[in-house]
Amino acid sequence: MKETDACGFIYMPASSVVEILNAEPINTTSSLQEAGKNPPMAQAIVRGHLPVPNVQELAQAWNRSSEPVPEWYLRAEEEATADEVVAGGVIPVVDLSKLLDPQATEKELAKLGTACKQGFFQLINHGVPDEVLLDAKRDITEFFKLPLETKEVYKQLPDGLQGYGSAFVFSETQKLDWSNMLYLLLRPIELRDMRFWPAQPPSFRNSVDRYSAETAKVVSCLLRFLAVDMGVEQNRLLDIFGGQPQNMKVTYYPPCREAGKVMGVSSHTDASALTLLLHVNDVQGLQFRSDDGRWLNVEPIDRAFVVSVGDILEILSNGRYKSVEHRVVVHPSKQRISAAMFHQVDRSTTIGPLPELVEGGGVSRYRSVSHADFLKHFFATKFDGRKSHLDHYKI
Ligand SMILES: O=C(O)CCC(=O)C(=O)O
Repeated sequence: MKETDACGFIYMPASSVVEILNAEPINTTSSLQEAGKNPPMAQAIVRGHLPVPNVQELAQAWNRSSEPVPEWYLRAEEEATADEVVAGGVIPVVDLSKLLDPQATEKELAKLGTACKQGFFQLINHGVPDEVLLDAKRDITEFFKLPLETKEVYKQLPDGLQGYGSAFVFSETQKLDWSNMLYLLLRPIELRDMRFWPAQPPSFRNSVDRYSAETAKVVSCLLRFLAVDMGVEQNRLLDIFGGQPQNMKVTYYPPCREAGKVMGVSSHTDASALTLLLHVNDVQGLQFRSDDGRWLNVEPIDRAFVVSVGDILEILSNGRYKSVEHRVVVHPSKQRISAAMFHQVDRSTTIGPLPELVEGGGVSRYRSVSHADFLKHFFATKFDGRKSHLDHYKI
């Protein structure tokens, strides 16, 4: 069973989130906060809807202690990495400069198509200037070095996920991820909420703005080639991604001296259409599930993007491309930082297989759903603790 992450809904007005929450009320007082149950070394922050510890702070003190892993983070043995067969994963490498070169485009396009059927690939020669990548990496790294009280100026509000905090906590009994994040809505630009954009380091906003523009260009390019690979009109996907909604999740994974007993990000698929991931430092940790069920490490190539197909693209492509389950493990002694750019479809879109792909005797493999209902179902799945999201739409 797959679990789907929160990439798809950040640009919903907070009131829509609250509406959905109200439909299925949850207890907003965390059991973690009950007297005597608060982790002694942790400072609690409110994230999403349930207050949980700040992992970066907790890890700093806990790694120096001899205490066992706090139970909120302790994974069941079968989930822990030590008990899984993990092999070195070779994911396809696609060269954007070759896609753009008329002499090489056909061969590279075939590689792109095959890569999307597998769900994960690395994109090299993507044209984002080194300076833009380096500035974004530097400022993201500097942000996480700031004292907690400075970072918390940008903390999440109780009814939303934008800002500094942790990934979505949907139940008091779920195991927590060993990570903190900064989640920002980047595009459409008019929907940016600057309250959550760090003003420290001083160049942060400018660096992220330029990084957002450059990655949006890369995604436009990919969408054109994907449309060609799918055999539909070249601008077909670009039109669906009108305005190119883009969210950024920057994740900080502190080291954990018992790394095999915790999880940086739980197993999930992306609810978005296309994700571009940048390794902000060179610590590996991302793993994806291969067809035979094993977890495979992604070995990042310097300056490459790790691109993954999300649930929406799997549906639009009528299953031609695959949204693959992935997770993040943490390092025993090194911090890890990543920046994921989630690309969405326009809010007015009906999500379903492109009619061109099922016309002429083809079979629709997914039910169509409005974007709003897609998001509603995503929330409902989270809140009642069920894991499947994409499976709900499969015919
Ligand atoms: O940090 C990573 O490598 C991936 C993060 C991720 O999959 C997520 O946040 O959805």
